[in-house]
Amino acid sequence: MSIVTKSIVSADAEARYLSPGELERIKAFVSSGESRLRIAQVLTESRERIIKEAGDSLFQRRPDVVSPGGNAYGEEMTATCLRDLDYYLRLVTYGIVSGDVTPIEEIGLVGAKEMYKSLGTPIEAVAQGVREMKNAASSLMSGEDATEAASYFDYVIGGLL
Ligand SMILES: CCC1=C(C)/C(=C/C2=NC(=C\c3[nH]c(/C=C4\NC(=O)[C@H](C)[C@H]4CC)c(C)c3CCC(=O)O)/C(CCC(=O)O)=C2C)NC1=O
Repeated sequence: MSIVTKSIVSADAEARYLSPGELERIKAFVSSGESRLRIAQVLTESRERIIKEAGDSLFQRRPDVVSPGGNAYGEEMTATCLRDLDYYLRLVTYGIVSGDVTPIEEIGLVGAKEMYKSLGTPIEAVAQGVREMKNAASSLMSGEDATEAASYFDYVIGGLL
């Protein structure tokens, strides 16, 4: 839910006008809209490249995960690992478009630690993969846009660790 919908739902629950603070937050949301959409477009258009580069860097740093006995060992498991990176990149674009980390949290972080634990997936390596996506993405945009995008990637990383 965007900040606009959220503010309206909570204001209407009290049958009141939007507060000055709510209007300020909506104003910030609207004025950052163009840059957030630009960033989401870059991430969406370049998703394959970002995931490929991030996967390569991750497996270079963590050869253990793709070695015999590693959680992402073998073609199928490696593909599942890259699919998880794709999931998190997609959720980052949802967050950026809505200017809100709630979709990232609800879809991708609630219960994630327990899930990865039960799968025997080293979660710090998943977080490293997200960090590599952040780096790959930032090389595709201006410094300002990269900083904005980074905050959403960092939110995912923080939620996994
Ligand atoms: C959109 C929200 C969402 C997320 C996040 C998600 C993650 C997710 N990753 C899974 C598996 C997996 N995830 C990985 C990922 C990795 N292993 C590693 O060593 C690497 C560090 C890492 C890649 C960066 C692997 C290898 C599996 C398969 C594990 C197995 O089947 O034993 C599974 C188990 C079911 C399946 O195989 O699909 C889920 C549910 N599913 C979702 O719906």
